[in-house]
Amino acid sequence: MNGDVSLEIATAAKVKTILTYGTFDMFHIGHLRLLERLSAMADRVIVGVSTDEFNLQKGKKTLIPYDQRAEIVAAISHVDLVIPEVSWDQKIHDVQINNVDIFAMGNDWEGKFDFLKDHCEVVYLERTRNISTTELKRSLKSFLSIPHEDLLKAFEVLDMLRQDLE
Ligand code: C2G
Repeated sequence: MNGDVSLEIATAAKVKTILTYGTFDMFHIGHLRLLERLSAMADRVIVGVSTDEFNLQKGKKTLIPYDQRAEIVAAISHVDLVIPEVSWDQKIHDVQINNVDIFAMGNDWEGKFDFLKDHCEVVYLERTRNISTTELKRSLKSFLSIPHEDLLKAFEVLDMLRQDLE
């Protein structure tokens, strides 16, 4: 039932609501697979996207600014509502005011949010293997750290190859 499901409708119709949080920097297939699974578990999917300021508190610096990350997540058909994640302490309040039935995270957070079990169901889902923003950043960094002269040499070789192939 994803699409514009307001809280009033959700409460009245007792639409099952699931909530998660994340940075979603350099949005990749792991993020999409998680949101897909959440939408299969409930009627209404709410995603708390970490603000740039909150990420600094988490010791994370994002490549994509908050507004764009939130817009990308909101554009995913599985997602009904995006809210800003600004602190560690907002989760209980978010669960209560959004009438949340299930709180879900990837299992890299296993056990970290069990305190929410007093307020809703808590589940940790298997992460998608072999993809992470950290890995993507590492590859970018290693590419960007190639000495300039080596890059120039590589382009010269590629250019000769192109001419040979013409
Ligand atoms: N994820 C996944 N598979 C991957 C990578 C990420 O299932 N290969 C999941 C994570 O487990 C998390 C979500 O995607 O549930 C978002 O991941 P991040 O953007 O890395 O979120 P994080 O910075 O860990 O923020 O309050 C909780 C924090 O906001 C979580």
